[in-house]
Amino acid sequence: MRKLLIAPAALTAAAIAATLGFGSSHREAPGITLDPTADNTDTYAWTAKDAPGALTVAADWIPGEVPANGPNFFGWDDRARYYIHVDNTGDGRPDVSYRYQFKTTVKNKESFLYALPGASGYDDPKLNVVQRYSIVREKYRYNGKKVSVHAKTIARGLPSAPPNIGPKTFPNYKVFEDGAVKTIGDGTKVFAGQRDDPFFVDLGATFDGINIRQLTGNQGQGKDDLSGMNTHSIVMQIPERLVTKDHKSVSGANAGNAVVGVWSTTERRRLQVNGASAAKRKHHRKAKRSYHDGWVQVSRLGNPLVNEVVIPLGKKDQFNRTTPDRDAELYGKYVVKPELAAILNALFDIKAPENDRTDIVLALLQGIPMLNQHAGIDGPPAVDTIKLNLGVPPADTEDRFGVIGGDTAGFPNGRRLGDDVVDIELQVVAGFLKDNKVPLGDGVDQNDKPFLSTFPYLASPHDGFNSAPSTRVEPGHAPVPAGG
Ligand SMILES: [Ca+2]
Ligand SMILES: [Ca+2]
Ligand SMILES: [Ca+2]
Repeated sequence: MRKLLIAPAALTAAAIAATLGFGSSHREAPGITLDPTADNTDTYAWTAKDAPGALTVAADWIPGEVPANGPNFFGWDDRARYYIHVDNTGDGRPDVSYRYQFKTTVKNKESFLYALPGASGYDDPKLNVVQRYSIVREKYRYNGKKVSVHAKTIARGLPSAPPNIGPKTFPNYKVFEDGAVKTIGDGTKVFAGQRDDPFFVDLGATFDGINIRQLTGNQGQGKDDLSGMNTHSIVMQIPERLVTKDHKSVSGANAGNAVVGVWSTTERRRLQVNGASAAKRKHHRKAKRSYHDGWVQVSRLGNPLVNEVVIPLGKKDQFNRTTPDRDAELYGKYVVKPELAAILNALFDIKAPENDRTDIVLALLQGIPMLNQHAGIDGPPAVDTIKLNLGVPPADTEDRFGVIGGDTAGFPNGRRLGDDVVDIELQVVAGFLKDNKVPLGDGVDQNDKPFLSTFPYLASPHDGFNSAPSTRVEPGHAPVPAGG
């Protein structure tokens, strides 16, 4: 068992949690709201208990998939490129990226049905619509401003699990789930397809002016507005040696190669997003990276809720187009002086520090010293990636409050599916790291479906016939102190 050597002080003062706000990244910016198939909703990165030598990543797209949504169900867009990025040096530039592109086939164009009753597999003609995908692994080398990319197709023709229409159409949906789990040549395990949305939040309360139903939170009774809803997920389990900076496995939490930064993005062809003003076109040219010629990034997601509630409306679309290495320069000031702290004070008088929030910058954008800060750079730049120390062993019992709850294997050291990032971030913005410990929360403590103990970990999608979206209410319980 690998052991984390960490100073107790780092666990309390400097240590701790990260971003701000509520609601992860569903419909978080005006532009991407008009383009849901390209909209990143959540990114997770953790070390799974059953795969200690691998980086496990889950990235979700398409917010608020109501399961009963026929006849044209939710799916990937063939015209987009879906990305998972890994930065193993801490500069906010990708070192290894995985590019997913999908191709949709309609077997019988004379039928209006997505699938005929009793469809039993990907090759069954009764499954009328099939989405398959390829994966390209991109490796980057940097020489000053010059970038060279080595791109290699590592998989093609893999099936994506279809939308779970209902038990008459898919009497055995598990066949599709199991059939969508693949191990490719380099030992990487992959899954793509529809899943239950693993994020849980009382959105109704949060965005009605932070109208928390039960102040100060943490006593249950919140309504999980994403309960009963689905999303589209890519899940990967990548052997450590394929993502670390020295191409070796991680020997322990103190190893120089232990920390990786993870985020996801979506790109569209430049023609599809143009028609813009000269100023915008100039911006696009500047944002353009030579190795992605002809494509432009339209969405990105590292830590939950950054674009949702830290970045102001006027900058949200720009945030989606830019890369993490420019975060400090472009958005640092919004983190140091978060609007949310002022709002919380105005609403609830909780005495949250409103200025000079370097505690948040450290935890969220730089990494926690001796835990998930990249080794080998003094004063690491502030970049919005999920920083995970791959040498920290998974917790035997997970604490939903992660690091502020004393569980260093959780958020913001990576992000697990069950981490209650809404409660954590509310408490951190309120000043948890500055000794202002307010037991804030949205009253929703967990996902509506249990997660799986094995790959792909996210729960099966809700089926359309039996669906009841947005109805689960967390049972009431005794107050929980700040940090859990
Ligand atoms: Ca890098
Ligand atoms: Ca859910
Ligand atoms: Ca919560």
